[in-house]
Amino acid sequence: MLPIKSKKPLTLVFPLDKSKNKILLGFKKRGFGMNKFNGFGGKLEAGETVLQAAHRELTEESMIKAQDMKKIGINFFTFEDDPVGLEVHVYFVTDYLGTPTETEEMRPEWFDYDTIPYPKMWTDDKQWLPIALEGNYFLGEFHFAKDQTTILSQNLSVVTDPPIEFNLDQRTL
Ligand code: 8DG
Repeated sequence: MLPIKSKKPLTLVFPLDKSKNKILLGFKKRGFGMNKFNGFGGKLEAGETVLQAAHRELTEESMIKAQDMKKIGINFFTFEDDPVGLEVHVYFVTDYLGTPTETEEMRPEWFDYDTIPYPKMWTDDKQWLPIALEGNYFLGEFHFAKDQTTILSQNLSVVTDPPIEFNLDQRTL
């Protein structure tokens, strides 16, 4: 079992246009995951719930305001020689106000489901995002090498209900 001592919750939100089979991604201009396409999200602020953080980060990074927020899964990411795991709560939004707009952190762009730029995203995304777009809930564990690209071990499952949290004692890696 990996020597993980604690976890840090993060949010990750993907707006969808279901009528056109399109997903909104953002090209990340700075920080962790820079130069990759991703959903919108980040760390929780003091006193905030995961759901509140999901709404706030989406608006800060894309300027849109979600009118729904549907939990679709959790990924637990760990990195070689790092005892802190990242518990990433993933959501889809299908109803929102405003127009996606470039911000300091993200440049938003719509993609058809079948042209999602997986080679320009985190390496795990091509495994769980298609499953989620087919309407499944998922729970993933991915252990990365220090290069933050190579997946050393993983366990990805489809689950019957949206996961609420990832307990350290439920780890399989
Ligand atoms: P800051 O720049 O304001 O300091 O940070 P933040 O906006 O609060 O947080 P962040 O460091 O940008 O958050 C990292 C985001 O990346 C968060 O949405 C979770 C997401 N993320 C990972 N790993 C992976 C991954 O493997 N795949 C995908 N798709 N997203 C990931 O941390």
